[in-house]
Amino acid sequence: MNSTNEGTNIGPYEERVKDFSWDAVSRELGHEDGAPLNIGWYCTDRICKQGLGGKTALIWESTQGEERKYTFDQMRLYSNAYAKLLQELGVKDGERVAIYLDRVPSLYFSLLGILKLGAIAVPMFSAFGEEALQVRLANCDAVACITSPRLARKLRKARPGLPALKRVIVVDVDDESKLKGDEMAYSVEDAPPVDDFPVFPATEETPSLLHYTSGTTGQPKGALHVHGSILSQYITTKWVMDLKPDDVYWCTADPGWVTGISYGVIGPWSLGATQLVLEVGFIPARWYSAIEKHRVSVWYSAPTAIRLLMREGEEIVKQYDLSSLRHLCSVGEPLNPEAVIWSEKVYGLPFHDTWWQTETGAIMITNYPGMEVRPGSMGKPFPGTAAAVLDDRFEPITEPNKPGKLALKPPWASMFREYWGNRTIYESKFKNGWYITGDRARIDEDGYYWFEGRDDDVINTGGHLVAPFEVESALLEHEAVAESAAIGTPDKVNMEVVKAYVALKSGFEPTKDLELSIMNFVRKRLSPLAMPQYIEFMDKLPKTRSGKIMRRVLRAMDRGEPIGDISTLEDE
Ligand code: 6R9
Repeated sequence: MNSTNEGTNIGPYEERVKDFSWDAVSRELGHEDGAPLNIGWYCTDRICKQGLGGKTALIWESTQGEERKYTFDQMRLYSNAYAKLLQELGVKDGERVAIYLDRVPSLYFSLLGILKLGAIAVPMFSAFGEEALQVRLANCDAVACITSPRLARKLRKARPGLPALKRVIVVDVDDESKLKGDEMAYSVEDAPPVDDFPVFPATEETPSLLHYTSGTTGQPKGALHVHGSILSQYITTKWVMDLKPDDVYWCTADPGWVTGISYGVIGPWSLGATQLVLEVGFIPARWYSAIEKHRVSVWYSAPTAIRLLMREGEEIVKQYDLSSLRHLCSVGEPLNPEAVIWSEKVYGLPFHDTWWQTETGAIMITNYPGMEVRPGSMGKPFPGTAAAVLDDRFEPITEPNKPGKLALKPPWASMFREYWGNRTIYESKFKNGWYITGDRARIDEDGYYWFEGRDDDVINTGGHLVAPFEVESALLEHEAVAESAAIGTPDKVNMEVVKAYVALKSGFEPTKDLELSIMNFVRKRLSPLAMPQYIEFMDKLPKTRSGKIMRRVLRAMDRGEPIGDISTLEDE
């Protein structure tokens, strides 16, 4: 798949690699050394100062199909109003404020408002159940949470475990009598406009966001990001998404995950781009009609969505005018070559795979507009990024096509600065001067990177990472469960889904009803993503002598691979 880089923002890749400098990115953003750098201000006020206040920043479609548009100037005013509200409620800079909302406009206004105040925004996926929510908000001692009437019900159940949570702000309230206790109704569009808010003078190192992600051991960890991340997010959006002034950009990711923030808020708005947000989830007809109606030109999605669209077939594509599309990107899981070839055939454009992580904050390895796409490859490192594949001694492998640990050379602007309150695990991610990603990859003769799989037990289901430990902890809370283990089992659409192995307490029988009860139990506590799609009952689980469950043995069993003699494992 050959193309040309003529007219792209990045131009010739090799030249950008040669002349890349963070200072040049700072200059482009008009940022002087030592001057304040606040993401909230950069995504709204700065764009208005450039004379684009009247440009549409957000096109929003509700689940029911209602459409609303907001200009950069409205974004500026509404984010100011949220900053002022939180300030009046006593929230201080550095404190954590959670956002637990579906994709409604207030999610975006409040996020930018929290950043303008200098507080740390903690986005929570709206499908999280009470336990998933409680574990995360308790971990970071969130002092306030912005939510909706529907989600407030789940938050109420989590609240006894959240002593630090003093303020609950509920948006889009129809009936105030349904609010409980100290919950406060707020409507930014009815509040007095706040034209001038003294934006917190953040520096590049001031904390901005806490994104929870799943690790190999323990509960999810909060990856702490800083305002300086905007340098990475700005330049990657400009060069990888190739956004131009007239583009209509659509990132399908939910802001509960890092993609929905780095490329669904910060990157596009720091460039003054118009972006579309659909409240509704994946519905092929709604997606295609939205592209047609809003003339979407740049589309950032995920392999699972693409595979689902492939399953819907080509006929439905022909019913819509998708001629506005000009550039497509994907992230979150391996993008299989068939998906790239299919999209080239039906949309006339290949999806460009991009690779990165919550911890990296921005795209690190990717296929560039105008560069040859090798279907199945993640592409090449972003200019200014040193990547490598390391051997077991954490030394770079120079031989082409030999798989190893994918690693990046710190620092870069959007690198996470800490796992909240967990210095030891943070430090364990750095070895021999490299950040170890937890993925395996190989590099071919021409410098293209190929994903080989994860190097740990984390489950990637439909692009969402699930910590086995979190699922196992939830399973153990079920009255019938004595021992539990969770692994990812291969799935055609979602790449992997969660499978649980369970040993029951005496007195319980492995029935279909019990299986469903356990599944539902996890779904309600954690989320539909973390719910095991399969449960296998066992008398006891394979464990080491120290009591660690051997997930690797269970994975081998699941895949029908030889596992050896399990009885000896207890002695390992
Ligand atoms: C942005 C995001 C990160 C993990 C990552 C890897 C997997 C992401 C990928 C990919 C193959 C790609 N992943 N992009 N695997 N090809 N293009 O997804 O962040 O939720 O932290 O997930 O997802 O395993 O390490 P996060």
